[in-house]
Amino acid sequence: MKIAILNYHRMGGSGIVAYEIGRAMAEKMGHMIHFVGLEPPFRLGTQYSDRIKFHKVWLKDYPVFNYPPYTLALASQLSELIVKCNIDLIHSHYALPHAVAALLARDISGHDVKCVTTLHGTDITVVGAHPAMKNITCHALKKCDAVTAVSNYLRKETEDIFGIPEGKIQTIYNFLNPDFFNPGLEKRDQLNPKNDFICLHISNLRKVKRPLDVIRIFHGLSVRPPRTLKLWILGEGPMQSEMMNLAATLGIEEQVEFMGIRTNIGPIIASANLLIMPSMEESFGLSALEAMACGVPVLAAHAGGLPEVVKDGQTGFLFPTGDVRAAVERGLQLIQNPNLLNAMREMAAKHAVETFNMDAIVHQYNRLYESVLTGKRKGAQPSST
Ligand code: GMT
Repeated sequence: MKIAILNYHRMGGSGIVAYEIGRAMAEKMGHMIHFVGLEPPFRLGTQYSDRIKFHKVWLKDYPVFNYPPYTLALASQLSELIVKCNIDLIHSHYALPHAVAALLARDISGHDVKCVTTLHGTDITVVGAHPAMKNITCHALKKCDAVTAVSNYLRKETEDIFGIPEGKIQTIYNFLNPDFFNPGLEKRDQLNPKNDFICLHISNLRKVKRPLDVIRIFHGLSVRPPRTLKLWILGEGPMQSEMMNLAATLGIEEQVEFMGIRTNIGPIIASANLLIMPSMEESFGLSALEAMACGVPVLAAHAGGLPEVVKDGQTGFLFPTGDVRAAVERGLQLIQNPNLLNAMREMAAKHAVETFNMDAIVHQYNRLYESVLTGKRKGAQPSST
């Protein structure tokens, strides 16, 4: 198959998943992959394959436009690619703007190229559901040949918001490349020379991630520790200075380290002991899976798709969103009980590899591609953990 993959390739979890699907489709299934976007997937440079190409979308700036029209430029350039490379199928990540651009490109090209879209969350729950965007999102969902959601939570939300009948959207869970995330990764001892207990948070520090709760929870955990606690923050974002101020106010700034954006985060995660993820909304929570895959239990909010990823009491603990006291209580259970922590480490790594297995999930996508191309797609079954 000749497949075009549309995405914001540098964007968090969706960028990683989109790239890994393309890479696996090229290497394991022998398909020809064309990534299309403003920037190449960030792992492309390290894992080169002659079955993978990147096509940069060029924007035309013009004083009359308030913003360069990315969606139109993408649709126009993609329509050329469809004809030139005889593309069979477009896999868009995010309904907006990518599914819309794919449908427009198909119309312009006049080719019977199939359109598959994967929903990642805020494209539906925040942007797509907004009255300004609802009709166009609904149109895209209905016109695509297949739509997948990264959790049952997101699938059901989408069905409810847009009145999409059950069976049109299929849940296909996210997965990770086990080469980058596994419990055997060498720990970064130089980052933790005193063998402190490391709490970790990974996000873009936006409000939706409740980053101030990360500081509050860590503060609660660090009151009666068996050993010194440290908090590592991976990622950058708009609430960093508020987090720093809160840490200073609570007198824990010495224990909190902002590590910024790093490329190879597997070994850093593997050097930690507990991931803190208090998000108010999370369609899946790829960082939770990254942590579990490295054998790190997760303390997460019971929000969105997180309960489908983190097994409460087995691979970590869930707490009601915003309930810092409950989070601290559950976190202390783990910190003060090394046997429980070790058992959870093992269960987390096993659950990650069994339920979110890269090969199995890539085959699910491949079967979906085959079914839309042969016109055999009849309906879909929801995934279950
Ligand atoms: O929410 C983000 O910080 C980024 C966004 C993205 O594009 O990666 O995350 C969404 O997609 C991820 C991959 O499917 C999911 O793991 C995240 O849960 C989802 N974010 C939200 O639903 C808020």
